[in-house]
Amino acid sequence: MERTFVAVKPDGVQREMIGLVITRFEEKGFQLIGLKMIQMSRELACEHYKEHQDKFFFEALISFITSGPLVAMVWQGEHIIDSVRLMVGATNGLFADPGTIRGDFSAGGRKNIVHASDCLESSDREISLFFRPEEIIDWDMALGNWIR
Ligand code: FUP
Repeated sequence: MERTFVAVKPDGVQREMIGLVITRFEEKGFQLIGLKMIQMSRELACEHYKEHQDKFFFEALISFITSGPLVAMVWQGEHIIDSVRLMVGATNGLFADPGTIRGDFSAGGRKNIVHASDCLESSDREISLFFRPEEIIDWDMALGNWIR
């Protein structure tokens, strides 16, 4: 079983898409094992996006991601990191495939509703940035046998 970090970004929260994002992953058969709403500090945002610190869009990205509440989640499932990335779609919603969250609901390159870890190393890093170990609940998913 893999775990991935997913966040509904401030634009997704303002557009009342928290439920929609959760429903997509629930309907897929993935398991939600951690959930919280936070407003990111500048310090946390800079750490989370540190791979982009030298990019031209970094300041705008930090300003946007700290501008309002965000819903942070940990999801669990087989090959979930790659699968969730496929469900989220390309970074710029204008070019994301229809059927993906960004492809269906985003018309921007920054306001793209959702973040999802891109690899195992990122998911480990991001989960530990946002969640303490005791905030992740490894509950028994009764439907699991009918999904996998
Ligand atoms: P993704 O992994 O699809 O979320 O995208 P990246 O890690 O490449 O970029 C992180 C975030 O930076 C994106 F979600 C949106 C933002 N971004 C910009 O604001 N401008 C750009 O030109 C590219 C990315």
